[in-house]
Amino acid sequence: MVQAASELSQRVERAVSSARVVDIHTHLYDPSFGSLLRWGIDELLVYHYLVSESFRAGPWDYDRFWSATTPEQAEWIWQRLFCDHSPLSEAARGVISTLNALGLEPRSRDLAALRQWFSRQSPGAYLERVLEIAGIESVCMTNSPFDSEEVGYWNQSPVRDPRFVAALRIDPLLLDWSNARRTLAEQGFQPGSGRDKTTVLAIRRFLEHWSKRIDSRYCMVSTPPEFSYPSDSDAAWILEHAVLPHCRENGQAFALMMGVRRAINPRLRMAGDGIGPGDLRSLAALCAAHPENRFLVTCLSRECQQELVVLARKFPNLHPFGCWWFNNTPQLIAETTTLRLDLLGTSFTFQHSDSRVLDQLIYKWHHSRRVLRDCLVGAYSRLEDSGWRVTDAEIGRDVRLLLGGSFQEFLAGAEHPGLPKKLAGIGAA
Ligand code: HDL
Ligand code: ZN
Repeated sequence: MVQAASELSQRVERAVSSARVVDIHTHLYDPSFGSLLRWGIDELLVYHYLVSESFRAGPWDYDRFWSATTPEQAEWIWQRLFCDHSPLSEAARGVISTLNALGLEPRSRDLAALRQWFSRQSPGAYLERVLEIAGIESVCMTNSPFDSEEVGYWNQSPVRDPRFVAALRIDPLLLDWSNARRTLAEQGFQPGSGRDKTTVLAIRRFLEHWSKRIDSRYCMVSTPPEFSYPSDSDAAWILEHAVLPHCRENGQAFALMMGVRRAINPRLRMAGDGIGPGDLRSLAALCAAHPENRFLVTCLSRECQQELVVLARKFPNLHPFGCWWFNNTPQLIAETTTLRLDLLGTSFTFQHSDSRVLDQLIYKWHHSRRVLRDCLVGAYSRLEDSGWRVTDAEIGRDVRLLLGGSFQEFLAGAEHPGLPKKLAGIGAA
């Protein structure tokens, strides 16, 4: 008997809304990193997504905006995107969702009252409240050994909150080697003069030091559309000779975020990045040439999504994740997730939040869970039409896989460098 769509929707809703999320990529920091962990209404409003949107709604006075204080910038954005216009964009609507979930009334448009409320929150209790409302089990941070402010906190050996998992971010190492080599030297890792063994050893010692120091779950880099492999670029050489061997021998997956064009409008600063199609032939070449490495991959261009999914069908060491940045809209999350369910089942990670402000976890996961529910209702309805009815336990299992379980299974394999031991012997004789 085909269950009523509403009954199925309720069953899926229960599973999706109650599941705890492993958020595999954010820009949040462990609370012991002090002001690096941003939260509150002004930080929500000066989110770089809203900065770029606010410039579309008001005079393009870059210097005046950047010379203003954070509260002044927040007021500029509040006025333009929430008072003068309807907060229709995903990021603007997100602020509304977050405020409502906290029991506040944004329609009063009373920014002063909102600020009053946030000023009365104690950081520790507020953190717990946000993680509870958003249903978070853990978040992966973005930890850069090239960020001197962050390195300062690591040097104080902070007491860590286990829910904030480290991830080593190495963009400068691959994309700006001439400057990165100076950082390595300053930190006591002496690279050679060229592409030589001394340089490889210095980079590997650097990666090993930081991976162990922060206890990272994976290494990550974002790449421009021009990134290609194999190639004669520094990135390809460092990847081949240092980063991928490091990852194999230290149980680290390698995360690749493809297709970002940095600073196409530098006057918007962090809000000034654009997109371009990543070269997925390079991804295929990486997966084929390094079958013992595990690649976590997300693409910024919509037109790359199908090719990424097809490559995941070809390479078991490739794990697609998330609806990154400009893909993080209900329409594109639904399109990408349906494509992935149809071609990969549950062997991918549905979403990551990319949150930069703690409170964003609330709206990013509230919005995404609703889309996931609808995608799964469609998938289970089609499955039922074919004569298979899933149990509530199976729905719960599938949801947990999509919200971090598949990611954890994928990484668990990375802890056994090379092929799983029992397979390693095959053909070894
Ligand atoms: O490179 C990245 O990790 C991106 O997520 C950028 O940080 C980007 O600015 C962002 O916040 N996207 O959501
Ligand atoms: Zn990010």
